[in-house]
Amino acid sequence: MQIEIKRGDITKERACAVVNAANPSLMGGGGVDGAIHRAGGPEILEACKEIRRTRYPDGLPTGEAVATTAGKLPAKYVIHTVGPVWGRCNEKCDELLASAYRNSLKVAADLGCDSVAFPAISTGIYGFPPRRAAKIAYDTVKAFLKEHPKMRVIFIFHSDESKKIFEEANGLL
Ligand code: AR6
Repeated sequence: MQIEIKRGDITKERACAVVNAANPSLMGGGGVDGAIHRAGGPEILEACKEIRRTRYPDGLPTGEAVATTAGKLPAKYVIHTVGPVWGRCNEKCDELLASAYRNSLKVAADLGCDSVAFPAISTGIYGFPPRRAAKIAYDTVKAFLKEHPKMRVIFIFHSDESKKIFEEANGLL
């Protein structure tokens, strides 16, 4: 099975890379970002500061992705991506969300990862409608996996409700 869909806490996931729904500052925040930094420890923030200093002094643009150590997490890497803020992305919302997934997968493949776990990017604090986000996430991942048959993707939802929304939106129930 190339795609797994489950309920859980992404900070506990043993994938090669776990994706963080970050903000452009890369300095942490609430939601899954806060959980990843808390569980992974200060090494992750140190690595993010270095990325800001060297590669992205103005912050990580929406739709882009960068990797750091996963610190104390069971994963090897954290891939930080920035999803669009619903209400501020206009006609670009869908494409920016797709880019966040696609660029995270590219970073994972470049690192030699064979498994990547995703949270539901943008659907929390950033307010992206979850059904619409679910379709974009699933379609983007499926398209990438066609070209990368050895990669495995795990979609991790924080609640049964959000998992169900994802499955319903994609005709999987
Ligand atoms: N494991 C899996 N999913 C989780 C976890 C977890 N431990 N914790 C929350 N979620 P959000 P966004 C789910 O708000 O909408 C931060 O402040 C959550 O239920 O984390 O992209 C950043 O710094 C929701 O379904 O990310 C940014 O400022 C999903 O993860 C901003 O929030 C994403 O919710 C990003 O907002």
